[in-house]
Amino acid sequence: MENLARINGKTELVGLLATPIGHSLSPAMHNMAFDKLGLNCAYLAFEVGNEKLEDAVKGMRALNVKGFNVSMPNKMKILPYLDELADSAKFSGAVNTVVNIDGKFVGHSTDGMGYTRNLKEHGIDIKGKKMTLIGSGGAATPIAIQSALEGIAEISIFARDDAFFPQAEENVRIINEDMKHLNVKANVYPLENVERLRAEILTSDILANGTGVGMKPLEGLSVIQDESMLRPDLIVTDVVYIPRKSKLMEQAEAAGATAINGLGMMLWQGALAFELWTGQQMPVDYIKEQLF
Ligand code: SKM
Repeated sequence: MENLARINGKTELVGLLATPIGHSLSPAMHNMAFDKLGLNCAYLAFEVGNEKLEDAVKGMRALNVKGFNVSMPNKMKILPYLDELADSAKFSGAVNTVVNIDGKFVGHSTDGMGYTRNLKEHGIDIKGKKMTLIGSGGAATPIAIQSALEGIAEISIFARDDAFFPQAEENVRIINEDMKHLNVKANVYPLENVERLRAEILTSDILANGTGVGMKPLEGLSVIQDESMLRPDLIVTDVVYIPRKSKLMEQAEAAGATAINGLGMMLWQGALAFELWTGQQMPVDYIKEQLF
């Protein structure tokens, strides 16, 4: 339990701007870590959507907060309100962590690194592998970019053939052109092309869901309609962590595949953000023990 008596006139604020956000694990995770390390900081979530985002960032500046996280639906919209972007944010066009450096707001994306770090914790190195990735939004994009930066060989991105499809095409263009020196082969297909999806999964080591399908309001649904697309030597990952076992995770387990839910990615993106704000390592084992 956090020691709230430690909050005083010098406590520094770290925030989270997102909506809906009542379900978030971040406040408990960061406050426990601050408490454990004796840091005089407090983390609070604020229900903020796109319309109030600019005002909220101005408010954060006026209050001279230590930093803050950004989650859906603000990860891409926040870019114009920041002063600088780290490479992780520049390539992915998304920010989930803002650090206040002497009044300058610097945007980072720790989601992609959180994803690959979590795979490493499961003994999986993405170097040389092929991934089929579903999605092109604020979670899927950093996964694609970071996987490319860390040496994935090929990535096939599937997205619904709607207003978001151009973002999937743009992600593939960035990997094939702007990140050409990395020699990653990126492909893009509409999610409606079920036979192509089957073929790409068949030649992939990893199938990753980077969409919110499987969590509220889409709980009970999966991006995979036909379970015969899964197999025992496939690694199936989900960004969803509420519920712990999404429909996709159930399908993966039933097929004998390795199933990795979004909890580890959530933990490690937080640990990386914590380090950016405080310069100290999050006590990850303690947090896991207390919270997960
Ligand atoms: O990228 C993270 C964000 O930093 C925090 C979060 C949450 O608290 O639910 C989810 C992800 O978007």
